[in-house]
Amino acid sequence: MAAIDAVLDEAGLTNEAVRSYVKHWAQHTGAERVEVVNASDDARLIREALEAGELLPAGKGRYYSRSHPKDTARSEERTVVATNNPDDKGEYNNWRPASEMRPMLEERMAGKSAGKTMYVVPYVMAPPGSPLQAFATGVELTDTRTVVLHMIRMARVGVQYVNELADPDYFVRGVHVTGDLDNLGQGTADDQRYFVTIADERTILHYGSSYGGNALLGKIAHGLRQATYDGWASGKFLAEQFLLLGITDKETGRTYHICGGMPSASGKTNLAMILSPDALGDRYQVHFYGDDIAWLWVDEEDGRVYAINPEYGAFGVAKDTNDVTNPTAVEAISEGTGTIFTNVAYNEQTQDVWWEGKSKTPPADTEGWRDWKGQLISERSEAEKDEPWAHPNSRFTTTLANIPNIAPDYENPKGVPVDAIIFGGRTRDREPLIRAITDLPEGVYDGLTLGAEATFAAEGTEGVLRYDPMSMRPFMAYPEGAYAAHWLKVIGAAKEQPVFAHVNWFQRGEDGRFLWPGYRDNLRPLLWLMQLRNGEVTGRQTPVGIVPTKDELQLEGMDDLRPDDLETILSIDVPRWQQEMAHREQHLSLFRDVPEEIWAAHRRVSEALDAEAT
Ligand code: GTP
Ligand code: SPV
Ligand code: MN
Repeated sequence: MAAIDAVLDEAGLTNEAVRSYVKHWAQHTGAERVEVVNASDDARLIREALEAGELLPAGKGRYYSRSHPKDTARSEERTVVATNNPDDKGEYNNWRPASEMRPMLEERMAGKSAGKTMYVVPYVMAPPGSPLQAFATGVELTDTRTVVLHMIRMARVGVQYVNELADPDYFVRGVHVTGDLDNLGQGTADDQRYFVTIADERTILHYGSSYGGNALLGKIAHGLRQATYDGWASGKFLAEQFLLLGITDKETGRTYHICGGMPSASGKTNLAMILSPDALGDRYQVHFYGDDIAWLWVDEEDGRVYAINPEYGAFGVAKDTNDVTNPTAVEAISEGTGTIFTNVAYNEQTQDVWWEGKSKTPPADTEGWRDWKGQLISERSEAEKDEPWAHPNSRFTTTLANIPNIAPDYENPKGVPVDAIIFGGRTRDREPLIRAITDLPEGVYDGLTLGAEATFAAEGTEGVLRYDPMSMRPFMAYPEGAYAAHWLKVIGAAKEQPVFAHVNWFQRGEDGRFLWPGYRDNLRPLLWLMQLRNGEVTGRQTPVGIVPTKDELQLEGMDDLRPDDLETILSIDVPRWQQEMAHREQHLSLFRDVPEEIWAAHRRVSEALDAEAT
């Protein structure tokens, strides 16, 4: 203990509540030593990780890491939200009593960091000075150096954030213990892993993974699960798996801000990084604010909805990232950016990295190339030959400052006013390119019934969506009915209402091709939405919202877009929608205490569809 005090003294960590938390867990996990981390420690920690072989060099100023092959993604079924109130049980939050989960996790973690360093990572999930900063401060304790390196990229890290707290005891306590990844029974009946947010005790206990949101506790566990609970409990804000972008029209000088939810791996990072299509000239500039999380609140002074991205970096999907799909990302992860790649393919001779879709075909000369598991490509058996080189969920981690279209005011603690809230999932039919919704309950209803098509037999029945309310299904911390009510309350308090819209870049033809080219062209429907909001276009009212007419969309330069495809993605397939409404009714019925306004919106849409059908 005396030794720990000396370390904390030397690090200048003066917050007594943090100090006793650190001492408690150091003792409990049996860590051999404690180290306090500031962002300025990055270069030294990188050096140590390279020496230890935890990272490999990937060209100048870039790094490569492989996670354990059984540890490559979040694990929703092992993720639990616990509280002391059984009423907090919802449909999707895997609620369990805190009195059961805390001792269980304590038992699993006891002594499991023996021989390791316990890193103390004080952080804030907000631009400093934000009105939500009190909710944003946390201290992650982790026994894994690469997790620290990711935290430094993904959150603002430093002791000053906890020393300065108005209430020294009000910080999120996040404990991450990796455990013996070889022997945790991942995916079996005897799975030892648990990822628990004890929301009403503001404590996060994650055991059994060192990958992504399982281990970087600032991002998903605090930034979404804990924050969404805090936002509800305080009545003050929303925390959502949302992207946040700005569009500046250089001709008029106006800037618009759009945020929105899309389920994991549905295109948030890509959308937040888009370049204006060439044919729209230099008129529009898209600015990146965030690609995965937004916190929203209403400013008391001007009565508008504001948003911040609480993160400091991007943890993006590598697959299909290339100069055509996402040149912005390519630059953000180029040499000298400090980017860490996880689970892509790696060439130990050239220090090069590769993933599916980086180029059309893999490098022709396989010499030196190893797949994400570390196996030499040249030694693959006939059966292994067609397996991907990179894991489908392989990722890059880079700080926001590296993103070439980062908004100049991305660190403004005041956040940005929100003009539109969009929802979108991967749906191969029915959902048009864009449909705008101008009514708040109908917008919230649309978010609640967001879904993506089931991709595996195990995940659902074909033709039935896997619903993902607000794209928050894996991060819901409290019941869905209360969630909807909280949305109506928070956004309803705004004097100026944002417009809602549902977007879909993924409609397909019978031959399986995408009817809309997507990526950069996705700016076009967003521009239409802003024009609609400004009263410059009127669109066409349908039972499910306002869709653009063909002439209203700015389609310059889209010579390859087939007229019949355009027709399809701007039309409403009424019988298909009627079918969907029955599924929605079942889905909403799962939730208790759904506000009457939401049911009324559902009935209104249903009746409008029935009227159109007759
Ligand atoms: P998480 O980080 O998991 O929350 O995901 P995300 O929503 O940020 O997903 P991301 O932007 O990384 O996209 C995931 C995949 O969708 C990538 O493989 C992209 O290439 C692909 N994608 C993104 N936008 C489009 C699009 O407009 N059209 C098509 N066809 N694919 C897209
Ligand atoms: C997601 O899976 O939605 C992510 C990556 O953004 S992770 O941080 O691992 O949750
Ligand atoms: Mn995400």
